[in-house]
Amino acid sequence: MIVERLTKDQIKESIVSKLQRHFGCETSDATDDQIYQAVALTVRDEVMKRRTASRGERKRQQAKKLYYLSAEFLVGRAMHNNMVTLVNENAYMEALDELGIEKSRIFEREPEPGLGNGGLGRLAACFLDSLSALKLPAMGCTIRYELGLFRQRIVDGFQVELPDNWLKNGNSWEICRADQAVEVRFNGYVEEYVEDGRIKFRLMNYNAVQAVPYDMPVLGYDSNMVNMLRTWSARSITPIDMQEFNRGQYVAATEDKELVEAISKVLYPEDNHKEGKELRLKQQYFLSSASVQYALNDFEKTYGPNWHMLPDKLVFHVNDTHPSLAIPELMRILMDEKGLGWDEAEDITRRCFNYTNHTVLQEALERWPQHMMRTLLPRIYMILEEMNRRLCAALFDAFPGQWERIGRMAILAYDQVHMANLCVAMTSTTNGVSQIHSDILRKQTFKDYCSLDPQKFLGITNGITHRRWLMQANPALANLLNEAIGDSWRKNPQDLEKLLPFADDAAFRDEFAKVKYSNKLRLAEFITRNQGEAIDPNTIIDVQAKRLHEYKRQLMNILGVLVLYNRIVDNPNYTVAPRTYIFGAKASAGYYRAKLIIKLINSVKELVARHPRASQMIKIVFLQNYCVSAAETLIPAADVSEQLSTAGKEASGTGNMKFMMNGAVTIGTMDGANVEIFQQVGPENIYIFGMSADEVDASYGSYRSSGIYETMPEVRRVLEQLIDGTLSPDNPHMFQELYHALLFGDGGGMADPYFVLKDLPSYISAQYQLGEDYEKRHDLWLRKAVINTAKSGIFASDRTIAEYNEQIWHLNPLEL
Ligand code: 26W
Repeated sequence: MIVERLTKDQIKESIVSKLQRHFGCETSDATDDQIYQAVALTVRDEVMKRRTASRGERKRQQAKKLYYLSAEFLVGRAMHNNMVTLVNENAYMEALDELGIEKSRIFEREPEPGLGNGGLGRLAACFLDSLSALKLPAMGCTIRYELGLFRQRIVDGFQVELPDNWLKNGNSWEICRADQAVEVRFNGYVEEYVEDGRIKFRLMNYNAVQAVPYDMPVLGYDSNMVNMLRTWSARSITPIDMQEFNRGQYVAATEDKELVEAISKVLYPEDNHKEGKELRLKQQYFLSSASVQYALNDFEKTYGPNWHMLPDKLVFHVNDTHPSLAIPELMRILMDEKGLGWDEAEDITRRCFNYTNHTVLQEALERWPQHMMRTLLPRIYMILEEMNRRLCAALFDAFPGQWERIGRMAILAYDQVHMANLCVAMTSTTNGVSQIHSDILRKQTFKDYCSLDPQKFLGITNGITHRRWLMQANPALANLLNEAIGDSWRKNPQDLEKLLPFADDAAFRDEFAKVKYSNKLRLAEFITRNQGEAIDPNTIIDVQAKRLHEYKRQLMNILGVLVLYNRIVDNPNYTVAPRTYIFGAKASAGYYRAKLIIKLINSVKELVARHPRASQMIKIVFLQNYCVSAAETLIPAADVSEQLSTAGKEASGTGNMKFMMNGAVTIGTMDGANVEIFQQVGPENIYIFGMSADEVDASYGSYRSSGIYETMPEVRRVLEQLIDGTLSPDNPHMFQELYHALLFGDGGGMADPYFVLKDLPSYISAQYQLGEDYEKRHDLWLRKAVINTAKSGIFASDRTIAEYNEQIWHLNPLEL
């Protein structure tokens, strides 16, 4: 079936007529918001036409379908991206020009759905894009948070959080499917009863919540394939209490409604750190239960109650442990509602589920208090108990008498529910997200499970969609690539490798440099517009953009800048290539130390800016409110990509891949996917420094940061500057706690647990070498940049998804 693309004239006609019909105005008197909506609806019509074309096909072909369950989907703006995937971006651009509409202004009217914190949520969004591009039938499932991740402002150097009310003007991309609402039940007690001679269980006296789905279409590149991102919204079932309302007790009358609807009110801002909040557990079960119920309804409509066929017709993927209650939820429905026995239900469930782990940080591994689970989800808790009983019996056969080991592997232990153990025990596969991360899962995090069943553990390195991160975000580079190597890389990103010979072509390198410069200009305008600061596009643009976390070591970056500042101040002849250090990072609202590091970055920034000579060579910018759309402007402009995590801590990283694809050179540790970037580009095209993961592991007992303080004068100096008032003349105590944490540790923990001081000297040398290369061997520098883009194809998420499909999901591409 062929669906025609709109021509430029049809696009113009559609926009004009939508303005008339929806808003009763003409292009000349429409507001930017009205124009945005008219254009968005035009694009949506085109996307939905393809949806209609492809949806029947899935049913007709009775194709197996993936449900990708994720508490976060950080999709970013949709309009421009859909123009790219429709492959008539040019027609749209010309149409808008001819209507006298300023494109970038209109694009920026679109609110960005901030339904995620960082890497995990953005990965889910890249995956959906690739699933559609590869024509694999899938549905993404998440929560329709009314308030996405907070917007960040910097006031007086401190982070301030503002609510992100992204739905306030409506959402042009979603379609409410009230007809597919389901009910999710909390609390109550479990009653046993006998039916057909069997003991059965049902929940009594529960609190019911309605889950209402809203769907957003995700179009596959240059195809008619449309998959849906389903977002669940919580709605109260009990109508407001009219008696109370009539007595004027308005608050009491609506209290229940408010309480229920709080479930989908706000996204928790913790990234890689758990907060054991009951509301969060409610969110997780709400998402899990609603998604599983829908999936089973959909299955039953086509295949009837043939539950043994379930694993052939659908597969659930749990994106980290957050949606893992879907596992006991499927057991519950199969047993309590569909009448299956435990063994059959367990077998089907295990065959339907797979799990990806995204972090090995202990404080991020989810554990819930047993009493909380039992009170909130009594029937689910019973099922977890029985799972645990059977699991422990089997483990006792495998490891007789090894109680400690069995305790580490159990689902229920020490009054807690261990969600990662639930996932490993009850799914078919567990995978890590880079080579080194998968090794750590096998050798450390899940070593006991791995010794029982090594086949179960897979490693699939993350990826990013080159459609958003290259074609949409960096059109200048995309066009240059087309001229040099043709456009096959758009469908087949590994063809970017055709660029390799051009690294040695001086004329091409010049063109590549011009593209980078134009992106720096675009970034400079963006920063001026958003926060009134000027940057010089002729300087090295050095970027660290990611969530703020101690293990990511933004602190090491800024201390390195402070060392450089001291060298310049001390020695009037000291010069380095001028650099702009850009930081983009949100800190979780309750993470005090992360927020203090933001303040420190801004204090160093002020210090440097006050010094006449240092400010010629160093400029620091803290880019406010780092988010997907900011990344789209920031990443294409970067010369240097900072990937500084303590080795062994960053599961993969995906920003590192985006920078590389856009021709930035990485300075980083041998951690996460940096290792694979290193393997791709070779040692001469990346700056690696610092301890290896093995060295980190071996140093825990013996590392004394004070030794570095004593023997390295430059390191000692910057530490003293944290407490001598250099950085905070008004309040010399401001950064005392950072000083203390680096030298003495806190709360009984070790000093400098992320080895900031240990790696600082080798980081500074690597930075020095990088600056020299950029300035004195610029040809070679550009060669490195080109090679980075050329070798980035393997990090396209189309490759990642193809691997998941081959090794885990076994979906067939739809024929359209
Ligand atoms: C319960 C609190 C919580 C919230 C989010 C714990 C853990 C998370 C996520 C798993 C953290 C996360 O986003 N991890 C990142 O996942 C990316 C995609 O695989 C990786 O590239 C990053 O290295 C990893 O930190």
